[in-house]
Amino acid sequence: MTAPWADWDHIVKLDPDKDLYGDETFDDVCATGTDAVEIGGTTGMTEAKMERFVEPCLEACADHGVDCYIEPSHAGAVVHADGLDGYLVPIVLNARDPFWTTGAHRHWVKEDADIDWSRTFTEAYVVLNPDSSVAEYTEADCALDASDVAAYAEVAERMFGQRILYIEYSGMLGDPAVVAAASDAVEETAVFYGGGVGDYDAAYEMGRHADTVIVGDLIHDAGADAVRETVRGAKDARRTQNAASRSDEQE
Ligand code: 1GP
Repeated sequence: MTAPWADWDHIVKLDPDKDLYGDETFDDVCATGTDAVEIGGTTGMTEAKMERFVEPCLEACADHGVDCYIEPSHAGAVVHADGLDGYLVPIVLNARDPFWTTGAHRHWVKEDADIDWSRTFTEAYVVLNPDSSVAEYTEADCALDASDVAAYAEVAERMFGQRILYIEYSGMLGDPAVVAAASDAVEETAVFYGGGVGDYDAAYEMGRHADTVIVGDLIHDAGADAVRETVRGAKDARRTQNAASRSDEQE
C-alpha cells in the first residue's frame, strides 16, 4: 500500500493552543495549497483544545482535498472524529525521558479501545533545537552532529522499521547538511523536516533534502499568504529533485 504521505511535499502543522492569524479561517489554511494538515502541539494540549480545531478543520480539509491528521503528544490529546484521515504519533528517538519514546504510547494503547491501527502511523523524531519546548519536555539530547543524526536515521529505518523520520528543529531553521545526511542514510523511509521555515527560500532549501517540509508557527504568526510561499518553495524543490533523479537514471 502506498503511504498516505508519499505525495506530500508540504504540511501545515496547527497548534490548537494558538489562534489562527488575524481573522483567517481554516479555509484560508487549506487554500495555501498544502498537502496535509497535522493538528497537534507540545504544551497545554487537552481534548477540548483539540476538538476546537478538529471539527472546523476537517470541514475545510474535505472542501479542499487536503489530508487531515492529528498528531497526539499524549493520550489526553487524542480525539476520534469522523472524516479524520488518521493519526501520526511521535516517537522521540533522542529523548532522555522514555515517556516520549514508549511511555505515553503505552498509556494511550492501554486506555483507548478505539485505536484504528489501519490509520495510525508513527513518526520517528530527532529533536535538534535545545531551546524548543519539545526539547525541554522530552529532555532531548540535542548535542548531535550530522553523523549522529544520520545514525539515528538508520536506527529508525533498519532497527525500528519506522516509515517516517522527522528532523525537528521547531522554532529555528536547521542545518541543511544535517537534513541531507539523514536523507542519505535512509532508503525507503520518508524524511520530514520541520522548524523555522518562514519563506520560499527556506522551504526550497529544506525541500531539496527532505521529502516533506512542515510549517508550524508561520501559519499562526504570519498567516496564509506567507505559508503559500513556503508551499511554492517545497513544491519547486520536489520538481528539482525529480528532475535530478530522472537525469541520474538516464546516465
Ligand atoms: C513543529 O516542526 C514543526 O513541530 C514546525 O516548526 O513551528 O518552527 O515552523 P515551526
